[in-house]
Amino acid sequence: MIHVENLIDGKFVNVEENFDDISPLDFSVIATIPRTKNVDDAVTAAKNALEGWSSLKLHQRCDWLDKIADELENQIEEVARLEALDTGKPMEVALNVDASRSVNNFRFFADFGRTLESQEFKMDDATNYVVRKPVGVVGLISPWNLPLYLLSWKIAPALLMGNTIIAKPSEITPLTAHFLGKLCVKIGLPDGVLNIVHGYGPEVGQAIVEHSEIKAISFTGGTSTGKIVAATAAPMFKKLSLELGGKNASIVLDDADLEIAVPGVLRSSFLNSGQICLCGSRVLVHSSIYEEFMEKYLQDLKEFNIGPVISEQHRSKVLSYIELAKEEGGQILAGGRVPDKAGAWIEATVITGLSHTSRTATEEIFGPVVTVHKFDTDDEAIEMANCTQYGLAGSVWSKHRGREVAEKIESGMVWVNTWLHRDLRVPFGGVKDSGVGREGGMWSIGFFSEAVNICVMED
Ligand code: TXE
Repeated sequence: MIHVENLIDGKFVNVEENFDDISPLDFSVIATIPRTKNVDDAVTAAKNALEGWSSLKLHQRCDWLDKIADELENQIEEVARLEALDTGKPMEVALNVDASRSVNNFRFFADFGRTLESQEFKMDDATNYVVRKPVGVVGLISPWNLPLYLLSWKIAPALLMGNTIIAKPSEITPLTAHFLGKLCVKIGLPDGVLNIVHGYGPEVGQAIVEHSEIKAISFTGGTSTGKIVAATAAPMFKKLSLELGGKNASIVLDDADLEIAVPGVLRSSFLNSGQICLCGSRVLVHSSIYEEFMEKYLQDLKEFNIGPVISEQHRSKVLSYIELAKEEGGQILAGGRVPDKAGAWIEATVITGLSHTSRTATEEIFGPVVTVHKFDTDDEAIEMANCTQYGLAGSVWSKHRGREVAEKIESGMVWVNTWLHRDLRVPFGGVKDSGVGREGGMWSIGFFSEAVNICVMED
């Protein structure tokens, strides 16, 4: 049994009340978690550490990120084991997606930080020097689907730019954040630079967003929670980055190469049991290739290995959408049932026969459930893709028209003849109800720093 504790000022501390961390694999109790309600101590620690941390040279902070990456890499199997235990995902996904990307996040921002150059804008009689100062104490709040992957995506650039951190992982998946905290103490990261607090979102998460000394919030989670975070932070003029839900379309045009489109769309449909905000939960296929595509897609699905969803509660939500699909006239082509074994398992489910404007086809389900729809023209596919209130990501599969169609999709990211192929320098984020702002490369540098202009007249 793991007893998760808060990391505050370089020390592990607990609170009087704890609650259980439940495994989605068999509903066993795998850890206890502090029910933290107040973050004053963590904020004091972060404030006290700010001067020392922000006064380091940029390359010194890059070196710290490399130290974290090295230590994570040395223990990558343990990181993957804990992530698989906490989320139920297959070990190969925990290793090849979650753990390896967590290492890469620290490594990337270490290298990226070393390429940063100061910006100058010369006038006839003056020079403008752009200085990037830390925001200060920042709040990082992350979800349960890719726990360390998404938390490290925030921690690395926040540290790079000289900020000190109050991090709050999801109360459903605290283990790898706890492990990262122990690792940072072991390598001697200065006390108070990274503080990790655990607990329920509406309690400790809300306390972070409300705290007047926390100057920026980077949040990844559900759209409804994003609205609460925004409503709390906006009147306090905090910097805010929101990466929220999605209902992404995988669009297979009539000239698609099915040898790559079928495996690519299948992976986009069901990787991490469909619990990635970038997953393609709507599959739009040109009518001329629909039969051929679906035969291959359903055949390959039989070999696609998925884990359970994150919890019994979330499984109930996903199952309710399968029932809704039936009520809306959908036909279940594959899956739709709960396997006879312990844990939050649902069969990978493929539903057809629904209008693309049905609730099942427009609301975020966030599980191993996709709806499939036919279209006859590119314009029809684009209209279908853009008809939801979300706008996060998508993919287009076509030999000749992928980029042309991709540019008409209302989202923050579109892949052409691939999916989840990530260059960490590019902007990452969504539009509409999928969020506000971008992170990644210079967008993370910009969010986690305050740009100051110093204009000097020439004498
Ligand atoms: O997200 P929440 P959950 C979607 C998906 C899922 C839904 C809810 O549809 O079913 O969101 O998932 C913290 N103030 N995504 O419950 O509630 C919370 O403790 C401050 C998409 O994971 O948004 C957790 O740490 N913080 C998403 C984090 O917010 C609060 C990935 C996310 O929790 C808070 C996961 C509050 N009032 C789910 N309430 C994506 N975009 O990838 C909660 N939290």
